[in-house]
Amino acid sequence: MRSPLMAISHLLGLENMGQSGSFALAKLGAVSKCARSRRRAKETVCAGTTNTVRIPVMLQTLESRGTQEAASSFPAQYLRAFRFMLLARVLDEKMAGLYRAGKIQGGVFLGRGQEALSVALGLALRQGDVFAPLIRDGAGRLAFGEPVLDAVRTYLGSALGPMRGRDGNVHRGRPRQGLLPMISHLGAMISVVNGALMARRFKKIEGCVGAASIGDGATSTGSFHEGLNQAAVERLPLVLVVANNQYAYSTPNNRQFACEDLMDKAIGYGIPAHRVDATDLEDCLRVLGLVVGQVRAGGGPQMVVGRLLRLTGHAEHDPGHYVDPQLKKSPLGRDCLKVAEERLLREGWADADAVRALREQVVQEVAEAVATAQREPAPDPYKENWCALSSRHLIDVFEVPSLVPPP
Ligand SMILES: Cc1ncc(C[n+]2csc(CCOP(=O)(O)OP(=O)(O)O)c2C)c(N)n1
Ligand SMILES: [Mg+2]
Repeated sequence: MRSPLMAISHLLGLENMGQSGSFALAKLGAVSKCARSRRRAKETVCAGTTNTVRIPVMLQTLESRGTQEAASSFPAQYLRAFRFMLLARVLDEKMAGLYRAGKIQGGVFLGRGQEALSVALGLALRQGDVFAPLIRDGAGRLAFGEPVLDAVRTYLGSALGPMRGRDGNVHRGRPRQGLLPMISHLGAMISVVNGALMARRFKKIEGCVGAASIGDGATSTGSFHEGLNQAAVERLPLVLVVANNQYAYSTPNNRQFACEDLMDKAIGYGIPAHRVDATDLEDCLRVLGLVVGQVRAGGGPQMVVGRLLRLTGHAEHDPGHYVDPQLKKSPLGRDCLKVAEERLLREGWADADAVRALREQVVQEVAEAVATAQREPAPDPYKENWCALSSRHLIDVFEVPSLVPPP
């Protein structure tokens, strides 16, 4: 008889995979998008619902990948996404605990409530793509292939982390694997992704997508407008995901923008925009899968606005007492992880024992990563030749273990 964990691993295709198996799993998810979900996406998104504006009809490439994709059922895809969401949540909570215990320097930024939107983007991307995450994109990072250890090592300042203990918290990445370390998530990364996409164009590399995640506050910055306009004019394969969590630090939407909907800003630049209910994992998987596919097929840039509520302060130092209690009680205030778990149980895709076992597994995975990073050395300024990640030294000589397993 299978244990609950074995049963869920079987559904996830996780058997015989060590640790989170992040990258392999994520990429499996990326190429095995469920045909049923795609079909629904086509019907709903292209039917011109109020959630969508000006979508080019460019779905044939999605359908032509259908045979391969049908190999993975929608429940398996949903469960795979749920696992990354859970892992991100557990990791966030562990980092918050370590911050409160005084073990972390600098801020700890949590993605609580944003995991569904984030994971859907991470799963829709694949090897060769570029991803510039938001500070709350723990789930998307994991789904894109970032190991748990990269996050923990960076937060704890380990010299063995991707930033070698020199840059903290969310300012981490692996540019060679397409995961861009963040400058600021206030729109600054849009033009960096544009640049990476232009470089690929000059090198005649086709079929890749660049994704940048930003918040509602970032849509008021000059960087956002310049980046979006450039992507539109150059018809770059950019997917811009805006997580409208109703606040930019303590500034609410009504003090942030006066347009009716954030989608209007994309329309102003000639870019199609979509709205998703970011508390609903299925909606996120459906729309992000569709949009990334369309952009990959050469349809030009698109923007997705996810509506949700930030279920935490701006960072661990902020209690967020200014958040409107009415919003917390509204459908926007739903916790996407809870909603996804309820769906899993309701549909019978997993039972309570299996979810419990999965939670124990990810708690263990995070605990092991923390124990590892805590045993590791901090950078030694007397021994190291200081270089920024973008320097020749790091690009040409410093070897990082590949996120991407060989084919
Ligand atoms: C250029 C720049 N200005 C200000 C900050 C400080 N800051 C970091 S996040 C943030 C609020 C961002 O709000 P939003 O774009 O809505 O994203 P959210 O934090 O809600 O995910 C601010 C003001 C920054 N990091 N970079
Ligand atoms: Mg915000």
